[in-house]
Amino acid sequence: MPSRPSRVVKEQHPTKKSFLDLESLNELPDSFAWGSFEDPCSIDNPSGYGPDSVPVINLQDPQAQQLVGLACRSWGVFQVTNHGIQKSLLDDIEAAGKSLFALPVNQKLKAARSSCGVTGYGPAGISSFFPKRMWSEGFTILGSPLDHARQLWPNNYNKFCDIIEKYQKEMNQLAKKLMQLVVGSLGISNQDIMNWADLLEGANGAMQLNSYPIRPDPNRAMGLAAHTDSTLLTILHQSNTTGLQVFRERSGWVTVPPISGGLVINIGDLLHILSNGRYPSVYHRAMVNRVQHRLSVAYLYGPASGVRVQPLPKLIDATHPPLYRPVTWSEYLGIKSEHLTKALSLIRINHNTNPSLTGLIGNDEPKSINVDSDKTILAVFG
Ligand SMILES: O=C(O)CCC(=O)C(=O)O
Repeated sequence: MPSRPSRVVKEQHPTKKSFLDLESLNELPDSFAWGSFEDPCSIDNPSGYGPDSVPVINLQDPQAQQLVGLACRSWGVFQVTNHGIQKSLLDDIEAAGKSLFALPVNQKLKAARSSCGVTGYGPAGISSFFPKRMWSEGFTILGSPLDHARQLWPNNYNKFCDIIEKYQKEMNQLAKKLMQLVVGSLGISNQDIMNWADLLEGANGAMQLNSYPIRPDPNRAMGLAAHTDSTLLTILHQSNTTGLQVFRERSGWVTVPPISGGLVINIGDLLHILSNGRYPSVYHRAMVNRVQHRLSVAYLYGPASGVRVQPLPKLIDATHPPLYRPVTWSEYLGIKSEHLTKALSLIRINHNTNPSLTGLIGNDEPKSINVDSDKTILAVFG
C-alpha cells in the first residue's frame, strides 16, 4: 500500500492522554455511545446461515470461478475454504495479534502510529469521519513490522516478525489467485489485460489487525463503523466470534459467521472500478460482542504504485460506458482520506446509474453517512 497523504491519520495519532484502556472501562463513556442498535448479532440474519447468507466457496471446486462470479455480482463478498493457507498459520497470526493487544496500553503506545505515518498502533483510520469513537484498537503493518515489534517486545520480537512475514507472503499469493478467479469470472483472460503483469506482480498488501474488547452493553457501541475498502480485494481472518456484518440492499445487515479455517473475501473500491461497476464494493462493519473478545486480521490488497486502475476495456461498449476515470492506488487513498463515502462518486465520469445498463448495485453514491443507529445507516442506502 502506498503511503497516503491523510488528514485522517494526522487527527488519529493517539496520545497517552487521548487513548483509553477500553478493557478497564465499566461505564461506556458518552464519546463511545452510538445510540441504540438492535442486539448487534441478531439483526436481519442472526445466524448468518440460510438462503440469504454470504456464499461459502470451496476453492477446489471445479466450478469455483463461476461461483466466485455469482458471489461478486450479487454480494461483493464471499467466504473461501480449501484456499491453501494452513490452519496453523491462521492460529499463529491470531495468537500474535492477541499477544500484541494484551500488552499494557503504555507499551502499545510505544509503537503508536506517528502523526505523518500509517503504520503502528492506534484507532481505526476512518474514525475522524464519525462523531463517536469506536470500540476497537488497531495495528497497521506495511512491509516489515520490525521497527514497531522491537518497540513492543525489545527482547523478543523475532517470533512476531516471522509470523507476520510468513502471513504476508502467503496472503499475497492467495490474493493473486483470487484476482485471477475474480477477473476470470468477468470473462477476462490474462491476455486481455495489457498491464496484468504490472497490476499483480508489483501488487502488495497492508495488514490491519483489529481488536474488539468485550462490551457488556454492545448495542450502544460500534466496533468499526460501516465502510468500503479502498483495495482491489481484502482477505479477512476473523477469530471464532461473530461481529462482521455486510450490507446488502435487499437483505439489510447480514452477519458473516466465522468458519474455522475459512477466510472472508470482499471486493474493494478498485475492483469495483476495474469491473466497471459490475461487482459492488461492499459496505461492512464490525459489531462488538457481549461475551467474547474478538480479533480480526485484514490483508488489504492493491496494485503496485504507479499502476492506473480503470474499467477493463472488454467491459466497455455502447450500453456500458466507462463509469470511472483511471486512478492510482495512492491517488485514490488520498481522495478517500478526505471524502470517505464520496470518493467513488468523485472519480465517476458517467452518472447513468440505471442498473440494467451498468450492472451497478448503486452503493457508490450514498447521500450521507450517519451511522448513529441502524435506522440512519439504512437511510444511506435508501
Ligand atoms: O473486524 C472485522 O471483521 C472487519 C475489519 C475491517 O473491516 C477492516 O479492517 O477494514
